[in-house]
Amino acid sequence: GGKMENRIRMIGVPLDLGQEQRGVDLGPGALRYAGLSARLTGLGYQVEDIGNLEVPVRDVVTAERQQHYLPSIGKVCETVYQAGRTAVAQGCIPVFMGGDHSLALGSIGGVTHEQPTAVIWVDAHGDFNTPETSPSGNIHGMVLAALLGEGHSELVHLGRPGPKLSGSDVVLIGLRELDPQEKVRLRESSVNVYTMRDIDERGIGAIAREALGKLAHRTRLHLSLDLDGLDPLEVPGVGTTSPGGITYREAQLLMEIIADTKLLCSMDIVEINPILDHGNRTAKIAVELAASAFGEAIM
Ligand code: NNH
Ligand code: MN
Ligand code: MN
Ligand code: MN
Repeated sequence: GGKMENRIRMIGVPLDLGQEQRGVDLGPGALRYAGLSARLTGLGYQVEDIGNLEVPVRDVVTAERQQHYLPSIGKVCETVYQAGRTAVAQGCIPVFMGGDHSLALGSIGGVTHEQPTAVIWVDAHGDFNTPETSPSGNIHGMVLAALLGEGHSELVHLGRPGPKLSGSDVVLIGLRELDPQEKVRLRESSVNVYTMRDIDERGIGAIAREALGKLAHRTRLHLSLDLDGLDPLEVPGVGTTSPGGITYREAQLLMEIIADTKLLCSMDIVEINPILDHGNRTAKIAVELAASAFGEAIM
């Protein structure tokens, strides 16, 4: 681990079952139309797009609605896990194009299969609910908790038995909307958290550097980019908008500082909802951010 590979594998995961809004399943197409592959190729990577993994359309699995589609999400994430594991084993950097954030159960599970990996999780939300604390029941709000070993056992033991991360391997950046019990859980955890208040008071540059310092015990880094972490005024095409988010400029600097580490080994780009977007703006911004994270510099 440690060195940045020169091959990127784009993996589409049109999964929308982790939440209720229609449209996030169109995210992979939106990222392709916004030119993700060409941008990364332009940076000198060998880019391979393997298309979309198979995901059931929610209209076909209506019987699972009461269970918040847990069985289907589990099955899809098993395939995401294997795709991530295989990509890493073959010396590729997997870029998972969501889809909602529930795919990260598979992506982070898979990329940690052989070696531990630190995670930077950019999000307005903690995704730290369990079935007991979640007001919505939506699985995309439980992903980080499940990766740390708490919640539905189907999700906790996905791919391989046991937790996939420890709290100290994770930094959350951009938080501003937590459910009451989720807040308590997060406070009692060892997850490193930077809220919007921290960013406002200290600046994103200081936060980014401190965050990476907290992850310095690892030589591999995964970026899980939930686009709702950004401000909805700039990024309107997301399912769960939350005002007062990370600006485009702040996100750019965060990506550039991540790129400087040369440790980025895998990435999720999730929660883009083209139905709610204006002119594919959100996917275009996601492409700009991905390019920066993979080393594009202004000069
Ligand atoms: N916390 C809420 C829930 O668990 C919202 C989660 N929504 C997200 N998470 N978009 O990133 O349902
Ligand atoms: Mn999320
Ligand atoms: Mn979110
Ligand atoms: Mn319910």
